[in-house]
Formats: sequence, C-alpha cells, structure tokens
Amino acid sequence: MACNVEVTIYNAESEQGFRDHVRSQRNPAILRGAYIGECVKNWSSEYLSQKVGKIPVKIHVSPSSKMDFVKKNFLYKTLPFDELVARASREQQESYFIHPRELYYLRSLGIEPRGTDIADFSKHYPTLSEDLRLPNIFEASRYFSSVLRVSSSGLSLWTHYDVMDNILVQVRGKKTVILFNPNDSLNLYLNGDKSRIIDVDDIDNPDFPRFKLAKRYECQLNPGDILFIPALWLHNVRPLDFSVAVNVFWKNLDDDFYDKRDVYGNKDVIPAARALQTLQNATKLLSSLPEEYKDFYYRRMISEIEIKLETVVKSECRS
Ligand SMILES: O=C(O)CCC(=O)C(=O)O
Repeated sequence: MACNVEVTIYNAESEQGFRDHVRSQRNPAILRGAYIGECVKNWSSEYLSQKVGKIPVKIHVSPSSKMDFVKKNFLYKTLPFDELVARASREQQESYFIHPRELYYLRSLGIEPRGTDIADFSKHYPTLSEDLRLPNIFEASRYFSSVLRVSSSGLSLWTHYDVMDNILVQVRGKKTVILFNPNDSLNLYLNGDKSRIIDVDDIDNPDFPRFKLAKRYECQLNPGDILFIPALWLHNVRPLDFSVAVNVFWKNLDDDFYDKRDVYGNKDVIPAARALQTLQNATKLLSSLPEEYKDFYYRRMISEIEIKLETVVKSECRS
C-alpha cells in the first residue's frame, strides 16, 4: 500500500540545519521563510514583462494539464517573454495555438541557437537576477546551471529525475511537489529519465501495479520556499497558481563523472550511461533466440543484478 512521507521543513532560524541537511543527507528538505531577495514581493506578471520585455523564449504548450513526454501531447513553440507571462497568468486566451484554455511552460535554456549552451539565470535574465538572493548552500565550483521556470496554474511536467543535486526556489504561486526515493525506481516504471506514469494520483492504474508500493514524499511549496531535491530523486511538480521559480543544479560528484555534452543536467553519469548501453546490447544479443529462451535469460540477467543490488542494500544498511 502507498505510504506518504512528509518532507522535513527548516525555518529561517535553522538555516544552518538546512545547509547541514543538504551536505549530509540524501533526502529532500525545505527551507521556509529565509530572505531570498525582493523577488517574492516584486515578481508580478506585469513586473516580469516590463523587466524582461520581448526576448523570444521556447516554451511547451499543452492542451492537457498533464504533459506526457512519451506521447508528446504538447507543442514546442516560441513566444516573446512578455506574451508568455501574460498568457501563463490567465486561464482563457484570445490568441492561442491549440485551444483557448491551453497551458504554458517555460524551462529557460541557453541562448546559443543550436541549444549547446547551459541555462544561466543571472547571465540570461540580468534584470531579474538582481532580485534573487540565494543562501550559500553548495561550493561555487560545483555550480552547473540555473533555470527560470514559468508555468500556467495546474500544468504538470512529467515525473523525472535529474543527475545533479538541485534546489528549487519557488518565487511566485503555490506548488505541490511529489517525490520518490531512487530506491523506488522499479515501482515508478522508468523510460530513460522519465516515469511512464503520467497521473501520480492514480495509484490503482492496472498498467502499473507496483506503483502503489512506492513511498510518496509530498509537500506544498509557498512563495519564498527552497526545496532540496537530491540527484536521482524522481519528482512531479504541480503548480496550484501561476508559477515562477528558479532552480539551481550543482555537481555532487567529481566533474569526470558527468557527460560534457549535457546541457539539462539529466544525462546519466558516464559509467551508468555505458552500463545501460551495454545492457541494451546484451538484450539485442538474445533477440535471435526463441521467446521461451529470451524469457529465461532476461530473468537470469535480472537475478545477476538482484545479487549486486543485495550487496548495495546491505552496505547502505551498515552505513
Ligand atoms: O518547478 C518546476 O516547474 C519543475 C522543477 C523541476 O522539475 C526541477 O527543478 O528539476
């Protein structure tokens, strides 16, 4: 049966406790009530539009409240930033791509047209970044990227994991975040870095019978809250209002582990990516066998992995 776990909340007086948590624990936590600059007061849709103006931004446009990366039930479009903000902050559109109640999501990217550079909030949005002050949480040398996220009320991004540690700074609007420990990933039916489960509230979906076994960490973020999402934790985010957030990724492993071509912070670390590729090749090697043999040898492979997994779990329990 599914089990709900609350995420630990540190208040502004225990900011040091939050920092210690981020440095020493591999589970999520919230810092609530810390001063994060004037953004919480200032970032209305009018202010954002006026400060950033008409720079073009690539966005997701979805007719449905649950974006599905596999079925691609959304469009990639470009709008001027001020137009995106105006549309995302209202429910009904006069101009639209799909229908008048479509929903919008911006995940800021680099500005290089071929998409080969990395989102950097202070470089790409200098007029907004002066309003945001982040507590000193990780070493500056570990910094990877900072991403501006603007979303219509109610629009959920697919459940996914990132390969870097992350703080999600909620600036405007409330948001529900549901998280799953990486050790529950078999119950989340992954396809690459994304879960195949689109509706995380549908725990009895017969297509995903093990989902109900997953331990669900759930929290609500208010404006000004900072959520620590450790690398590999699956997360699903549902804005309850027009939402503006900034998240910062940083490398918690040595630089050499990370794929230099990764601009999103979601490419599996190099040894894992190679291992997964080898597994794909291994399953291809079995493809010439009759079904009965394939079935047996897939299970043999699972048994080998189960033995390895047992040794990891035992050493985690000891530490
Ligand atoms: O808050 C959001 O819109 C999504 C956050 C997220 O997925 C992330 O920080 O990795």
